[in-house]
Amino acid sequence: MTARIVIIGAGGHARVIADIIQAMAKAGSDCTVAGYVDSDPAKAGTQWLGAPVLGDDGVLDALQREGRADHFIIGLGTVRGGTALRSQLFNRTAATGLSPFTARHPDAIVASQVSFGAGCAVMPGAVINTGSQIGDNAIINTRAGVDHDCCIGAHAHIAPGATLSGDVSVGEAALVGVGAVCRQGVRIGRGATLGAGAVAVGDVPDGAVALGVPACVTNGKA
Ligand code: JB3
Repeated sequence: MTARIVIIGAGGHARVIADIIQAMAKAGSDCTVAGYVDSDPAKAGTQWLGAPVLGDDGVLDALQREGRADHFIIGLGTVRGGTALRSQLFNRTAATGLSPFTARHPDAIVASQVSFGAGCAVMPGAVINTGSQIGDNAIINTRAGVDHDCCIGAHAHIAPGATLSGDVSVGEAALVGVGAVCRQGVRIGRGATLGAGAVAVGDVPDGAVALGVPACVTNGKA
């Protein structure tokens, strides 16, 4: 049966996810975008790639109950509230009875022995090497590289062009910023941020923000 997927959010990241779902359908997957939900009332009724914004999160129960959608994926990326908001929305939406959907662009390269949790997003050009584990609702964004035996926690975001060497661990709800690099074996802590372009040559503690080359922990913004 065709997976009818509602995308949570209708901003830039959501539109990329819609495009991935359409690319998956063109490549033979039985899936379609049922629509989007967004907290901005001004977006209600607008369309992207032929699918409408159906309302805000309050419509999810009815969509599920009335059989208009059966799956969801979180379409918020780096928004205010960050990965914490993404994890809240994931848990809240799963509680409606909709099932998480993993969107994986046909032009992503995923090696054998890679495992995915529920509701992940893998953008075009991403490369995930063998032995890696990707947690629920994690994003492996455009052209990001996740090498062998990495462990990416639930709700984490590996931003476009980030490079993880082998055996890197990224904690739950952590953010590895655009173009950042992690030396092999480092651990990026739970809820931590490695800033854009930073190079982690050592571990980043839970909740810390690390910036620069080599990356140093700071209280500053990433
Ligand atoms: O850099 C790249 C390639 N992508 C970025 C992505 C990872 O993160 C992108 O450039 C943006 O920085 C960001 O994309 P995102 O998360 O789509 O942000 P934005 O375009 O601002 O859209 C966020 C949408 O989420 C807005 O339409 C908000 O109204 C909506 N929103 C905020 N809170 C919400 C909620 N929608 C729902 N359903 N529920 C909420 O609680």
